[in-house]
Amino acid sequence: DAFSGDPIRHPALLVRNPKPFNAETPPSLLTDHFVTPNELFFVRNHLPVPSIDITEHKLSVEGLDGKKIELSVEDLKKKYKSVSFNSVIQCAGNRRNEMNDFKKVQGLMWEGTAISNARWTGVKLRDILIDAGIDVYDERIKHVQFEGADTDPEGTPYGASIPIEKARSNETIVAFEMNDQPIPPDHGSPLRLIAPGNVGARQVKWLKRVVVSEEESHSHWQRKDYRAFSPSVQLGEELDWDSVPSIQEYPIQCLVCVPAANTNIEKHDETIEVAGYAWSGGGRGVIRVEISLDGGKTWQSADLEQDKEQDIEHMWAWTIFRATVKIPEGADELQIIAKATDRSYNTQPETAAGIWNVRGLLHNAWHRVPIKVV
Ligand code: MTE
Ligand code: MO
Repeated sequence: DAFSGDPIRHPALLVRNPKPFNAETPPSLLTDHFVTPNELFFVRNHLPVPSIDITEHKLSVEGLDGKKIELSVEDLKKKYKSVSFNSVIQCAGNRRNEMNDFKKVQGLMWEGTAISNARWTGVKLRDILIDAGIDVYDERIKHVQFEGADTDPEGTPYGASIPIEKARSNETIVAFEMNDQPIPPDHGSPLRLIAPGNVGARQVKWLKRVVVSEEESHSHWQRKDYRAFSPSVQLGEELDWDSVPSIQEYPIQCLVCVPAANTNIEKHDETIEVAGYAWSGGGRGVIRVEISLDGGKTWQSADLEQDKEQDIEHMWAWTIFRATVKIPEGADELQIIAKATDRSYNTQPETAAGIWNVRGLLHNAWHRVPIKVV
């Protein structure tokens, strides 16, 4: 069993697949903490968790000419200045089950909490690249590719890449701590790439190799997955992966975590407490979250809890929203609808009709929670 070395996990995690391990955070626990505790952070593994001797682990960093340097975890901590900030990881397949309900898609049936927010500590990738003798403004360099220490049965590692502009930015780091602890095995121990604002798939865990290149990573997950097609491309059709670009930044997203779907409320209750998360990629801060109980005719703004260290242009952390909403008189059934708007005034689509895609990626339609009045 290739998975026998996998770590023990928190029993509260909602397991969507045991091997490789994929599990989401219970929605009711997600909004309890602005920073998700490590043991409750959702997990998305494509392969077994690699067994790594942290004292022996080396990160290799290669230039265009093939010249490379190798750094131990201790070297990283000693040589470069450390930074810390909160940043979200969200799987591009989050909320796939709702897109599947709209029309069948293919992939792991995530509900709405394949997302978490942690404080990451590490060193800037830019500092490492420069130290490796790489000119980060060399116009031939278009992408930076990453490999993890996790491999498939043929020995091929997990891999991904990000554009050079993101790689050399102020915010992209090689992290060694998650919430002030060494990164746990499921989340990439000992080193993980954090490319804030990008989809989870690009934030490579168990980071082992960094290569600057004219090309994107050749990995399966960069080239043959994590790309969203037009709604005209149907399930079962042969997919022309090169016809669409790889997903990098996440669009605007929000979800009601509390109350859960099909919660019963009593007839004489006057109000209901609603809480959830909102987040957008590219550092685009969330400027509002609105709730509707009448199908979208009228909206009420929620209160927003945001990271005080981050501004609207660099909001890598999520927003937790809360609202007390008045229950319309005489209703037997209610639907709580939530939608968020980001700093670029991007807002969520009403339904999945225009964004449906065969792999069920980036589902961000208005979130709807049915409630029964008893
Ligand atoms: N990195 C490696 N090496 N192997 C993986 O399977 N999964 C990716 C990304 N990085 C993955 C990886 C995907 S698809 C996601 S959504 C995030 O890790 C999940 O991060 P988490 O498990 O820490 O929540
Ligand atoms: Mo993912």
